[in-house]
Amino acid sequence: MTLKHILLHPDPRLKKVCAPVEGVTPDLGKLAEDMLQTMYDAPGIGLAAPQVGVMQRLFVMDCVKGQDEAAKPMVLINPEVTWTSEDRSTYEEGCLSIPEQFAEVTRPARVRMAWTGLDNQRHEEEFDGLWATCAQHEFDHLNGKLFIDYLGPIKRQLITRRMEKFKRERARG
Ligand code: K1U
Ligand code: ZN
Repeated sequence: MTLKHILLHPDPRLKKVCAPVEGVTPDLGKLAEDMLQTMYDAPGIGLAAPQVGVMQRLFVMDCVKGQDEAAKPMVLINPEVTWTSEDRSTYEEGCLSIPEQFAEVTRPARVRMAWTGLDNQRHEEEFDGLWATCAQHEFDHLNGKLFIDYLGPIKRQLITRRMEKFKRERARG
């Protein structure tokens, strides 16, 4: 198991549309396992391949809260949104590529996604609550979209400037 380096905004790779995964190979299984470990280590509830510099359409998530419930790691390869609800929900989102910055984002409250699993089978499921928010946030990453793209230009620029400063200071050590 290898912990992956998570790219930080602003980075041109986080703005690109990812390419479909061509096949479920042992290497892809290793990447998914590494992404899950990186997500749990961060800690986070989701992680998309472009955040670790892999420009392919897959993400991982586990939105189980607390220690009482068993973990539910999910790997979604070539996900598609097949349905979104009319009703909306607002959640204060964060992003492992934009650490310590949070903002309210309104999205469909429920979403259906279809995807290929590591078993190479097609799956379809409806997500609600935090799972729906997280699945949409991760799906956006595959299309080069960040949660700050839902904000107005002033808030977005403020967060981007804070991140530029954070990266400059980190580079200086
Ligand atoms: O995609 C990412 O950068 C991961 C991101 C996912 C996400 C968070 C909130 C709303 C939608 C999507 C994170 O996991 S940020 C960290 C976080 O939310 C968290 C960390 C520890 C415990 C619980 C949540
Ligand atoms: Zn994110």
